[in-house]
Amino acid sequence: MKTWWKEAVVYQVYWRSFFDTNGDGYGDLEGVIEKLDYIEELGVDVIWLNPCYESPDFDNGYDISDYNSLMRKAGTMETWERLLSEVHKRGMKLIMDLVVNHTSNQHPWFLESSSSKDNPKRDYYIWKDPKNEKEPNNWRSYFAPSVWEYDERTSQYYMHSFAVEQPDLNWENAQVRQEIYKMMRFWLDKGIDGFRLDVINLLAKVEGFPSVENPNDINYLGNNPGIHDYLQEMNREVLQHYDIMTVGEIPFVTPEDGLLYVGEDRKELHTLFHFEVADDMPTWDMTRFKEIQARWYEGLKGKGTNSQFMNNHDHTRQVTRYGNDGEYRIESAKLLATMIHTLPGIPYVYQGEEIGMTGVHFDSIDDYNDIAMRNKYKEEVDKGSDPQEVFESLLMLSRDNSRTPIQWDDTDQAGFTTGTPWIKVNPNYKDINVKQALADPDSVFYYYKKLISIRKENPVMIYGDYKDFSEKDENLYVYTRSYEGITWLVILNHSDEKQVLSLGKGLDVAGKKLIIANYEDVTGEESIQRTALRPHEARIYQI
Ligand code: ISL
Ligand code: CA
Repeated sequence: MKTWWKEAVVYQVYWRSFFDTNGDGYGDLEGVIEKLDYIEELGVDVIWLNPCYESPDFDNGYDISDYNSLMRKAGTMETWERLLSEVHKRGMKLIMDLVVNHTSNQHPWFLESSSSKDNPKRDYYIWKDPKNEKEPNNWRSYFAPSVWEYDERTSQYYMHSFAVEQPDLNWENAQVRQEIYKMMRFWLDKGIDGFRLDVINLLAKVEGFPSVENPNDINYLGNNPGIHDYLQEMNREVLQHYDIMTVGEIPFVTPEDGLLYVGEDRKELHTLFHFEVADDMPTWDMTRFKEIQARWYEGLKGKGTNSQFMNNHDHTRQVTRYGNDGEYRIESAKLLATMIHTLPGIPYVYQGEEIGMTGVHFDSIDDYNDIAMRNKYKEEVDKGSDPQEVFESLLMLSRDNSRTPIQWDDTDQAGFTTGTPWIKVNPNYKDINVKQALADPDSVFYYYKKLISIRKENPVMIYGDYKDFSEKDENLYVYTRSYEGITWLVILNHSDEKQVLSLGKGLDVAGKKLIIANYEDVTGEESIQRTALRPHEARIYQI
């Protein structure tokens, strides 16, 4: 069934690093409004805005203390209303982040819940007695050695899947669920076009909270019995009453289990982000990537919709982590975009990816803000490891790699702020910035713009069957998408060397039509039956 969200390209705005209009060093919603023409120029359909609700900001807005008001550094509700109307005026849609596995420890609900054992809101959160005077079990948190934090006042532990400042809500409590559904309607009734649901598969905890064999393999935090009851209730009570898009962030999930969240007959969510690549593939592994793509294509085909991304605010910039951010940065950025936009699933563009921004390598832990990295650094150094070695080991996967300010031009602070940025600007902004990209017809930006525009006229990119012709090849990725008699052949050389491509019989490209290429000298006239593809070369033909 055709629907607007299946045909969408989504642009993720991490607003605090997007554009600062009041000189406080933080991007803000006014800044997003001022740059909407730039986003519209790309041709994207949906903007996903990271959390901007009231928050003490321990985890950059993912620790919410008031779901119904704006964090001051982001702007006022009036600013937000104007942003929504300006997005809609441009024919784009806005989806918001829904963070309901946990709140901030400064949320009024938690202040009440933690005040005493018989407070009416005690069961809004998960409280347990000590076991043998220690934590109730051996579960590890994403951001700390244990999910349990002891509270002296009531001599009990509360659970936090992330930082101590992010207590988990108790979804077994129907009152909590109704509070959340009411909040969701508050934003949907303002006219938003959907939600990105933060770690939505963690809402149901393992029955009885037993200790586990291997606490470091934290997949026991998610996909537990009961999660689908909650999501089907959320769909009945809220989601199905609006024409919206919902994308679930679902770590540790297999395609079979993923289908339970996004199957069209499931009446839960529309699509999902899964994390085998982002969380389990530290560096590029072509055959593993192809296996993951094949598994998810088979798992969802005809029943559910996948999403395609390789970086976001939690995962370092793809051209650095999975491509080549040096000699072949431009070609590599375009190749990765060609892949993400032609594999089955809704493509996501993370702000700055469209100009080939790269990860960073600051000098000291003090240059980094990410609570996940700083907590891990402290945990390892406190165990006696060498601080410099720990620091170096965390650099590549630090979430701050993708959180440095957008590089608008080559003036001071890359034109991001007139003040001191909350996190340093990547020193390569003089060469890599929006102003340069908009002035160069062969820039990564215009390549993204073309990829996004051809999607509008070619349903084969959205609905086409997928077939990989290169499973075993470490460097070449050759696949087709076919739909209503049209077949596109995608050819990618994901390596720093030339690779000889020899196409099998079934891929006869006589009379082919070149759709797009990331090397400007490709005309479509050349034979590709046997051809040498240059480093990080990408081409799409209609065959
Ligand atoms: O970055 C990761 C691990 O360090 C991811 O596994 C990430 O933590 C996980 O996917 C959950 O991410 C989401 O929830 C977190 C928040 O810090 C992230 O920014 C958000 O994307 C807690 O709300
Ligand atoms: Ca600001």
